[in-house]
Amino acid sequence: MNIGITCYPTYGGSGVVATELGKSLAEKGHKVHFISYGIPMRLNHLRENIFYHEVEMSNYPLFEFPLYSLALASKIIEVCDYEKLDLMHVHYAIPHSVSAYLAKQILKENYNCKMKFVTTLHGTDITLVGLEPSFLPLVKFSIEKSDGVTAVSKFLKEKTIINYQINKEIEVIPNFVDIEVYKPKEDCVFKSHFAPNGEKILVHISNFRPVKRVPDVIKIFYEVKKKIPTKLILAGDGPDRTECERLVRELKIKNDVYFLGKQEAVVDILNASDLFIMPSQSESFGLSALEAMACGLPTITTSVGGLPELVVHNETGYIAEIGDINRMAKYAIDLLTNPTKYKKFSESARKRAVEFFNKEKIVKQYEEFYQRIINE
Ligand code: GMT
Repeated sequence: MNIGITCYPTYGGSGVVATELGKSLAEKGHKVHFISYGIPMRLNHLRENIFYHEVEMSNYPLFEFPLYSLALASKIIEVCDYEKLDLMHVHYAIPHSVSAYLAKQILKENYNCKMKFVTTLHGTDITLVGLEPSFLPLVKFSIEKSDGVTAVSKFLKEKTIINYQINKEIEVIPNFVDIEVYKPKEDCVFKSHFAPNGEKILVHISNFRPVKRVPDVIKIFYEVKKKIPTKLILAGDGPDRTECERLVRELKIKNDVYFLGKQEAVVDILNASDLFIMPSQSESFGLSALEAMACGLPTITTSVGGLPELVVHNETGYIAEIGDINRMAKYAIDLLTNPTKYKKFSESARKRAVEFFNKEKIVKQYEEFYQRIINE
């Protein structure tokens, strides 16, 4: 197949999923054309069958606000016409599915070209941004006009149907992880760097948006640290980072918390750590928790969104209510002080990632879905 993929190229789960999917499809012999305003962050090597088309933005002074959605539609038209795409796959509804719909209509009327497009819903496009009154009608329309729609969890599928009263089949295709890359590594060299005296290590990786509740991670750590020698690794960056740094200084735990900022060496960071903490307010899937599980880390998460579809309470990790810092700290202490239990949870976490969310299995589901849409 000849597939176009549009995603946000910056840090964030939807861009990661789109890029890893494109790389995997290319390895399987499909031609993949990424169309975006920047090169996706995990597309950092030259690869066979992968092409990148940058959306050109006009900086004409009259356009006080960049016309990205229109520029993207134009680029999709150009790529689809020249490259004869079989299908466009857009990740994150806003504005990508609207641009794809516009491109589809223009290709049909002016280029005699029938382009089909699939929209994958990732989370905040449905649960947060899409619900803003200025976007809601557009999101509903472009989802219903997509030739195929997928959601990354059952939760997100149901939320979409209820919130937008969508009258459309939505296929659940969960996120995935490359289990050959994300795997447990014994004796990670970075462990002693972060924990020179053999302390345990809690880790959190996110975009530090309010929805991730990163200050809760710090408060959980503070409670755990009272009972056992522990360090905290915080990787990623975003709006709440300054507030988190302030909190760390206020709690006088500056020497025990590592703010790493945006990092590419996620596998090394996870392998240096013992427990992954995700106390989110909202999470349609929780891709970074899956990456942690694949590396054999038990996870402590909230019970929101799609997290209970990923984490099995009392087996691969623990689930608690939003903001229940004491309970999450108790769970962490329980696991970190019980080596037999920890080992069992760690093995179960890896096993679940391998069995249900491995790249081979999920990419095949996308291929079959594409084929079905193309044949309809
Ligand atoms: O979490 C974010 O704010 C980023 C967002 C994205 O679009 O990159 O993440 C969403 O998509 C990820 C990939 O499907 C999911 O793993 C995240 O759970 C989801 N985030 C939320 O629902 C808050």
